[in-house]
Amino acid sequence: MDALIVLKPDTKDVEEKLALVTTAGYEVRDMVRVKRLPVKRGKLDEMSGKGSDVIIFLFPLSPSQKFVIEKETGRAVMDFYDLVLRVFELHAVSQEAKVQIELARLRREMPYVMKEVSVNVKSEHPGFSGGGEYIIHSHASNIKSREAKLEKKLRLYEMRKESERDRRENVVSLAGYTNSGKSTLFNALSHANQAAKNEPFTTLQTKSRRLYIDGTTVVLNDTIGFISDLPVELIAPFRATMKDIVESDLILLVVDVSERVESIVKKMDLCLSTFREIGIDRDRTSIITVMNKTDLVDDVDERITEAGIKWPYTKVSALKREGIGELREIISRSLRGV
Ligand SMILES: Nc1nc2c(ncn2[C@@H]2O[C@H](COP(=O)(O)OP(=O)(O)OP(=O)(O)O)[C@@H](O)[C@H]2O)c(=O)[nH]1
Ligand SMILES: [Mg+2]
Repeated sequence: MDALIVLKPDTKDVEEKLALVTTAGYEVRDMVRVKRLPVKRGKLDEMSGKGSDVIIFLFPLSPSQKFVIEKETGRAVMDFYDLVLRVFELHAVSQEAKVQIELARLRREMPYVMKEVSVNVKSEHPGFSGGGEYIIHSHASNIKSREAKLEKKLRLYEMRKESERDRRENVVSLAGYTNSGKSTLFNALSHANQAAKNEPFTTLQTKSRRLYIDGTTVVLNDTIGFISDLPVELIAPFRATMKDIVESDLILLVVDVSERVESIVKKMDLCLSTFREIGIDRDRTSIITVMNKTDLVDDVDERITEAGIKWPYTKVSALKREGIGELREIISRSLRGV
């Protein structure tokens, strides 16, 4: 499917967002820029004239903006939220991830669907406001009851996880920006076979494995990656997944050291601020940075100095299985508090 991409002058990380477009299965056919919203008539004509299957806005649109643009251009319209959700959907394997996504989609679509229903009902029932209102309300209550069912399911998953958790075990989570190599490192540490791909959001659901390090059992979690501009509403249904990170004794913050230093710094800042937002308590949880993909660059140390990394870190190549023994030692020392 061909996509027409729409950008604003302040749209950041365009390349990263285009990678999401490709991962979602669309081919970029053309790009247009808009200065501000609402989009002017002339621009809308230009968009519909481009003949793509879908128009993808790399920034958020309100339900009514999306509604108007769809009507005016006669094309399917997606905004950044829809795009991320589509990638999530394509990568969701577990039942829990599927429920999380359905809930996110429902919450997202509710105002849009209601707008559509109310416009249709009003045109189909002119002067019939009583019946029309009834149809609108019954739609709303159907959506609400589906939402309540999904929330209940998620709570059950959460409770089940809670009861399975063995309080005496040490929990170590691999966390970090999407595509930094968390799953590859998970496999290197645990000899698992977790999917690792050069695509954003390959992992959506926490995957756990038990490791034995120096005679102690450690539960290792592979978790969902972070990304800049991730819509906040999308994070809410993933709270159970985030909880896995919050409840860790140790977080291994995985960083792709082969990227531009500017990008390394920006992504690390985003990860650290996400840790704060999801409520990580630095008194309870230690964080060690793992500089990954060292096989790709020669100047790893210079990059680390330039990025101004002052806190504890270690260097590995998850793919080439280099630095893994040392990382195991660091995990062990950190859990023993030495
Ligand atoms: N050269 C090199 N590539 C690596 C290394 N570690 C991971 N990769 C590659 O980086 C890409 C992303 O790896 P993943 O392990 O899927 O990354 P992730 O952080 O789990 O990504 P998401 O689950 O999508 O957030 C894959 O193509 C890996 O093969 C490494 O040490 N060296
Ligand atoms: Mg992964």
